[in-house]
Amino acid sequence: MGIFDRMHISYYAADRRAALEHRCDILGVVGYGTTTAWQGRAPYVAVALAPAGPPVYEVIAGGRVLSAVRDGVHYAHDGEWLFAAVAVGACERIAVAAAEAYGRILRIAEGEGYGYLIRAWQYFPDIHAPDEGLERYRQFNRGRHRALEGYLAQGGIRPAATCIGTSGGALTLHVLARRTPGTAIENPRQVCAYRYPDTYGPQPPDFVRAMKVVGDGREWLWISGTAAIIGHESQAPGDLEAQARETFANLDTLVACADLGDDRQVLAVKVYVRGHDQVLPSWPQPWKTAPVLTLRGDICRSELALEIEAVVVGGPRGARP
Ligand code: 3EB
Repeated sequence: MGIFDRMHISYYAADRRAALEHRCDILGVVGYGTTTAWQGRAPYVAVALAPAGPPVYEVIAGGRVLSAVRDGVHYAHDGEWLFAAVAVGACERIAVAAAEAYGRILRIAEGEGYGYLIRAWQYFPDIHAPDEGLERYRQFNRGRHRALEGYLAQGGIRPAATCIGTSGGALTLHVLARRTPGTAIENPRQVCAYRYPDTYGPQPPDFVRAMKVVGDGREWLWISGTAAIIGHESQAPGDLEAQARETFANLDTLVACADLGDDRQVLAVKVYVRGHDQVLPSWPQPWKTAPVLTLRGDICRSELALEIEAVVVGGPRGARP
């Protein structure tokens, strides 16, 4: 496994930046708590979420990439994957900003022939604040849906997603897209998010619980931000320990439903917690041996104390009975 071999996700301390900037196999870089300017060719997005430790670069690597900037969207593609990132500033009206961000990304992805969204990360400040009588997260869902309507009508599949409130800055959206559709995996313990009742807002959130794709001869499972929700209801309000148990049960269920084979491996995990003072309970396998990045952020329901996302890869395809 190495450069130009396959999709990979790694977390690097920010002092490794100079070495990363020279690489030509990087689809995208996400900075958390970083302060120095990124100078590489790879698309870069800074997210205002503080890591539990020193500043971190998350590197999503692929094959040899072509990169470009168009319409404010920084993107790179390797023939199999396209990474695209956009920041929309002055996002007082978050529905407008969300529609703008998704609209611009979709135009680039479709124009470059990567017409299927697989994974989306959405970060913006003041997620619980009101905006024209509706919580900003709920307004965000309206704008996202407006932008995705055409995509869905043409047979597009909702991506797996994460949506977290930041401490400031722009709305940032970054995605991974492919030339062919993935397979949506839903969690039988949970209602599909896009069928949530309207007690959670007039427009349900457009994401699937996980997306499975075949690439580089393997099966990949991109798991959405996952929380202690059963059915559509949050469990154990404010109780980190109990919520962690339910969250791992949800993650385990998604992995089981995806049928990745016995030699599956957790490639990377991100944990979002409301406060750094909160001590995470001990983790069960297979999650505890994977590289983990812990970030402080606002989970989109105020009673939720943590949310966990992950990427799991199956063994080489064809090796299975
Ligand atoms: C949930 O399960 C928790 O709006 O894109 C998780 C992942 C959540 C993605 C989104 C929201 C989103 O409803 C919140």
